[in-house]
Amino acid sequence: MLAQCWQLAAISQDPNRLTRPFATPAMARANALVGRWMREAGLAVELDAAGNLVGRLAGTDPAAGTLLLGSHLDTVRDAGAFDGPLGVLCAIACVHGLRDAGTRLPASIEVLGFCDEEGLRFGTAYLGSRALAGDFGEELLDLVDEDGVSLLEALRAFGGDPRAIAAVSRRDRHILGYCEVHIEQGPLLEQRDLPVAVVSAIAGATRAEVRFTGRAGHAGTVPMELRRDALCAAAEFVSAVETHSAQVAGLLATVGRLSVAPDAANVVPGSAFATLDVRHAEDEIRAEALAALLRAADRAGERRGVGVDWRVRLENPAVAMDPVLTAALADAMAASGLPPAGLTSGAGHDAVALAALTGVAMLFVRCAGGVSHHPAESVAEEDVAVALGVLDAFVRRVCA
Ligand code: HGY
Ligand code: MN
Ligand code: MN
Repeated sequence: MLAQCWQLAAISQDPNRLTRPFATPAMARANALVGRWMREAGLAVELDAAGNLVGRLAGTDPAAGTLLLGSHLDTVRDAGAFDGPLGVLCAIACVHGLRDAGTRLPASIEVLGFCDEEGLRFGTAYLGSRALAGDFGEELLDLVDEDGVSLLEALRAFGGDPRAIAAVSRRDRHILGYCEVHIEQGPLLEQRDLPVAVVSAIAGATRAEVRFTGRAGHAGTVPMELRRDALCAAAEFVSAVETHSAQVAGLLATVGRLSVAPDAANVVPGSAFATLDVRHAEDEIRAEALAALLRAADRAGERRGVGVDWRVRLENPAVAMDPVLTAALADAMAASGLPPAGLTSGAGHDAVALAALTGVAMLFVRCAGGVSHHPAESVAEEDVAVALGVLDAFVRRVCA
């Protein structure tokens, strides 16, 4: 399975790093490879209208419902090999193991390779899982990427069917729940020397974009007191994000992207664009922090005669895991002789979107140094083996 993760990590749109955005040729190549592994495990494979890769294993009792497993196959820019793919490959290996053991379970199983959890290409996340949850708003099709390609055009070119996305919804189906195996993307399991832990909740998250509009000018002639320098306003905002987050317990706020125009060494920046990612386990604290940071952006602009406007691109409340499914995961851990351990997740996952459809549960796997969203991401083979054992016991329990 680890070799498969590394094989998959070689499929990228960038020559020397892993970047695999939604509905790209690299994603199509990844789907072809994972689709092959799904078939080898005995799954019937299709690409759904939203661009998700779906592997299905029928149960022995059509009335017993369907358990959803999986994770995402898209990545951030310059990504690690395990964020997403580990969960998809664990689910495939679990189904493969059931087949090799000659085990047929009453409930059906669907393994999902979600098409866009990170939101790298169109700025908003969970496109594939929102389609399954029946929450894919038509307005999303009008989003455009940095090349001006709309989500509708990208999906059509990819082999999806924008007009049939509503049919991807599982709302009218008997769904038993969704379970996702994922690297922890943090250091706690390593600190506690634990291979795996169940997730108790996922922090709420807001993604916003802030634009600063000043006036470009000649760097050699515009006096400092007459400038409307958009980058200086943005820089004050970025500094305020760091300072404010350090003062609020449990608050994580990040400016991950910053661009300047006209981006020339001898021109006073006329405009600047920044993203803002705000996370907290409690929704009202996150909302207060967002408001405070946007006020800081406004003040930074006012001081310089720089206009400031912003918009929220994604807003997800904190999500609690399903108690019944989480208890089944915990029992499966106990059956493997593992101590009970629970963690909250600062990172978002497709489970956030699927919580609108069904009960969700997650199993975290220790990752080296807690490093993620970075090529140094790595997991230990023995920890993945433990996770697979827990997932197998969980699936046998839930699908019985
Ligand atoms: O941003 C996140 O939390 C996730 O990696 N998409
Ligand atoms: Mn992920
Ligand atoms: Mn991620």
